[in-house]
Amino acid sequence: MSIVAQTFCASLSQPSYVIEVQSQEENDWLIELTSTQCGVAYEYWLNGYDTDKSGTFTWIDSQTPSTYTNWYPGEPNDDFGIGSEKCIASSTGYMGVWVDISCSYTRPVVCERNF
Ligand SMILES: [Ca+2]
Ligand SMILES: [Ca+2]
Repeated sequence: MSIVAQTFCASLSQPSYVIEVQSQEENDWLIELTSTQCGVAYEYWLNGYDTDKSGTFTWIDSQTPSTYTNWYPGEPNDDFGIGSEKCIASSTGYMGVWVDISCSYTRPVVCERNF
């Protein structure tokens, strides 16, 4: 999740938040959406921070623990040193596996809202 993505979702006419993927079903839905509607397989922000490299975190808006996760083997790994990759993204091109990446990256975002 990046501040830019968070700000964008919050600014929509129907205020939203960066998507929180809480189940395999929702992960499948996100892969389907992003691979068929968005035209490009890529990394999409998820609404959490992996601050301690534990692989578990709290979803920012719902304040619920990440009981479902889909980390790529070896992730999260802080690839460029401790604390270098605190943001989390779903790689739709790789079946929606999750990776920790630098928060300074520019990535697309899917916004979600409550009804
Ligand atoms: Ca959700
Ligand atoms: Ca990583």
